[in-house]
Amino acid sequence: MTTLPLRLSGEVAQALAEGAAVVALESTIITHGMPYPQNLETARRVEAEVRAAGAVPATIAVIAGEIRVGLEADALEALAQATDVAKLSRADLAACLATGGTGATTVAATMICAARAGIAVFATGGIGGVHKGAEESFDISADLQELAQTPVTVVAAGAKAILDLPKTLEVLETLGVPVIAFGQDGFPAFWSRESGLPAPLRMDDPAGIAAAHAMRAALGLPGGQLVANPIPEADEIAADTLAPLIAGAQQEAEAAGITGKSVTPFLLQRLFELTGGRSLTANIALVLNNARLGARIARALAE
Ligand code: PSU
Ligand code: MN
Repeated sequence: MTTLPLRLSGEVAQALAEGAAVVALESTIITHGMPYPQNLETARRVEAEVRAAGAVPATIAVIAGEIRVGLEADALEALAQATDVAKLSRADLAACLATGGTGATTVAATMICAARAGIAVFATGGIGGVHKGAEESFDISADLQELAQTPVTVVAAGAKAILDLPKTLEVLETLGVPVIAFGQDGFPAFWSRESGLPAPLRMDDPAGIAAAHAMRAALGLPGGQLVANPIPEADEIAADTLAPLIAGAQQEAEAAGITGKSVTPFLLQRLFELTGGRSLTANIALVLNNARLGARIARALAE
């Protein structure tokens, strides 16, 4: 039998053994979602935010054929500076581990690793979803399927506005994934607080979200929950400011023949350029906000 190469940091192992609150964090946002050095600075700030809110952060990545849960400072720095790191989703994880490879974990892969480590809550920026034009390209993120089968509650600022949000919500409904807006009725759109679409569920209290997570397990339901946490008001970018820029970036991606897992990083990078860096400032603010809420949910679950 092959044993899973899963290595927990001392701090994470101890927290899990004591039943303390732990929040998983992904690494693709570091390697493919933000430029250096803001990515490293943000990764550190997100971890600090989780700690300040009373939980232990567990940044997850695959390094030299091992799943690492809780990255030491030097490993985090190396990852943030690397330029040729693989982007690992459900489909890539086993092959990367088996060949001793190194890669950053997407939402889907981070959920799998978190679940194997015994972590129930994961905070990130935005999940992948159904891309615009999916009726032609069939580009639907594996993150959605993962939410349907792996029992981790994922805190995100909704789905990125580069996606087709109505179709993303439809697929989540079909897959039976609870989509819970935190503290408002509308589904947030990453850089903007409102997408104009109602969220299927609303909760105002982290304890309720933790209780619903536990109740799904009691029901014997596989899969997790998506908590859609709106970006703080001071940091949001109006949806109609972004819409034309997103449309432009989309056209460029198509013209350049960008497909598959390169699509999301390409669009994020172009929006960063087109907004003069503002999309990144907003992205950082919403990730920090999600880290805080993730810690509150993890603490409620640990009680
Ligand atoms: N959110 C961000 N930046 C990112 C991502 C999410 O703010 O880079 C990453 C996540 O890792 C997510 C992935 O799982 O993009 C989705 O990629 P794709 O559309 O190829 O499934
Ligand atoms: Mn895709």
